[in-house]
Order: sequence, then C-alpha cells, then structure tokens
Amino acid sequence: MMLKPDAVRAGHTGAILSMIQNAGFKIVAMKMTQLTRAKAEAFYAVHKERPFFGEFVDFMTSGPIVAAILEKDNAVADFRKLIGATNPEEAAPGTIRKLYAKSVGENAIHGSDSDENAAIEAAFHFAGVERFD
Ligand code: 3AN
Repeated sequence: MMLKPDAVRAGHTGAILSMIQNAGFKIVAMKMTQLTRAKAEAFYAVHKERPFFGEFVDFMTSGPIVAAILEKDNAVADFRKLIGATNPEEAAPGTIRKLYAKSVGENAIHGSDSDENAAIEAAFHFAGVERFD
C-alpha cells in the first residue's frame, strides 16, 4: 500500500496507519520516500494511456509518500474494503477514502488490486533486508 502525497501532507499518516492496524493488518515493511517521475510512471504504467496520467504523475511526485507491505488473510480484498471506492464520493462510510480522500485523483491511499500485483509492488519499494515477514 502507499499513503499518497495528499494524505501525508495533511498529517493523516498516523490516523490511517492506526485504522490499518486496527483492521488486523500486520505491517511487515514500511518507509517514507518521494517517488521520482520515472518511478511513478513505472509504478502506474498500466494507466499510461489514460487521459489523467500526466496530472496523476505530477501529483504522485509532489511530496513524500509512505509505502508499506501488509499481511493478513484475504489481504487484497479486505484492504480494498477498508480503503473504499476510488472516487471518495462513492466510498462507503467509515472507509479511509471517505474520511481522508479529496477527489478521485487525490484519494489518500493506494492498495494493490491482486496478490500478483502486491508481490510486484512490494519488490518495487523494498529490498529483502527491509522486509520483516
Ligand atoms: P484504485 O487505486 O482504486 O485501484 P484505479 O486503478 O482505477 O483505482 O486508478 C489508479 C489511480 O489513478 C487511482 N489511485 C486514482 O487516484 C487515479 N485515477 C483514477 N481515475 C482517475 C481520474 N478520472 N482522474 C484522476 N486520477 C484518477
């Protein structure tokens, strides 16, 4: 998962990490870092043809993010339930995006959409010695 620059800038890091831990996720790796343009473009490469891509990369590189690897049974589906819909207006009450997201682009948090992508994204952010799973 990543806490996006809007959430980190607004000082919501602690509150969101608390929600994640209280929902039963174990943090097995974590760091604060800032994505370069090349890294953000690589991370979101599947979206590169979409009209919002350039603007979204501007936003994702606009300040620090917090990246973490989380563990839990059924983690991908349960985490997506916890974070809520991409568009905060459609996110269910009590979800992280309902509470903290500003818009469909600046939506506070990223969660992997499959176990396969979770493994790819974990390797993108963390070396073996930074992982405690
Ligand atoms: P999710 O992050 O919920 O899996 P995706 O995969 O549809 O959502 O979108 C990838 C990222 O692109 C999202 N995190 C979102 O912030 C951004 N995004 C999606 N749609 C738009 C849009 N219409 N305008 C700006 N940014 C968008």
